[in-house]
Amino acid sequence: MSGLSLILEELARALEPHGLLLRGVVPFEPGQGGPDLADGKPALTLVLIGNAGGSLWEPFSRWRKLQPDRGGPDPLDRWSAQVIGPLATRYGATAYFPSDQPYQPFQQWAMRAEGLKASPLGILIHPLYGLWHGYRGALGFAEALDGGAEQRHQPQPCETCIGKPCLTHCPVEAVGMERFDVASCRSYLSSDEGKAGCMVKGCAARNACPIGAAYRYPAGQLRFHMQALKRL
Ligand code: B12
Repeated sequence: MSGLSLILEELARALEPHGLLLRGVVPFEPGQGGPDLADGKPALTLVLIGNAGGSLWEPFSRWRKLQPDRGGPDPLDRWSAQVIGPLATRYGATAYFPSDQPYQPFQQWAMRAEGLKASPLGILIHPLYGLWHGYRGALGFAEALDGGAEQRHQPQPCETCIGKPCLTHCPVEAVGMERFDVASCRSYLSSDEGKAGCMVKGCAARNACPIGAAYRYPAGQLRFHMQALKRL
């Protein structure tokens, strides 16, 4: 078994109780776009970590209840750092987080790691999880580790989706192939209609997607993400 396979096995075991899973590996050639490690050298291997469906919601919610400040203004980011940060230290890796600035290209990494493509909404669609997945962090390694192959070809369910309901269910037509009108979305979310609609039921466009229905986020998680979207 190669060095990376062993690390991946241990990482998967360490992440599982937190409802997180490995979301693929991206190899980089020296000088070809790997993010900088803590010591300024480029990462040659990147391991993506994320959630599928509501996998993280219970562990995260349990943790949050124990925090005197309920996890602060960005509890999911703080929880992610507390879970993933120590793993970076253990393996001498550099941790990256999706909300940290400057933004790292998590979606580009995910396209390479799992062969995913963008849905008309901009978020990546997974053939099994549909739109119900996300990224909580990544670990960058200085070494070109063997054992994790890039997956370049996954089926892209949107290509054969008849009617594309994600494009027709937004109550304020904020989503479209060319753009996501964040201002219209937010103003709707603040209205009475929005408070009783997407704010409690989750994004209507995302909900309309027929793929990965079994992985749809639980009600509490849907509300949590909508609140974050409204306030960002
Ligand atoms: C800024 C940001 C937003 C902004 C602006 C998005 C935009 N127009 O680019 C706002 C606040 C509007 C937003 C909204 C949402 N976001 Co957002 N967002 C980000 C963030 C933090 C940075 C994006 C970025 O600039 N990256 C920098 C560039 C260099 O990276 P990149 O990989 O090359 O960029 C890709 C994106 O820009 C993408 N893209 C282009 N247009 C759009 C439009 C939208 C709506 C999105 C989401 C992406 C997107 O295309 C690029 C692919 O190469 C990322 C995390 C991250 N670090 O990537 C999450 C991220 C892209 N968001 C995510 C999600 C889930 C959402 C929401 C669904 C959350 C919610 N609460 O409902 C909504 C989308 C609502 C909808 N109806 O589609 C997920 C996507 C997961 C996936 N399956 O792909 C990410 C990866 C965060 C995560 N932790 O997993 N988001």
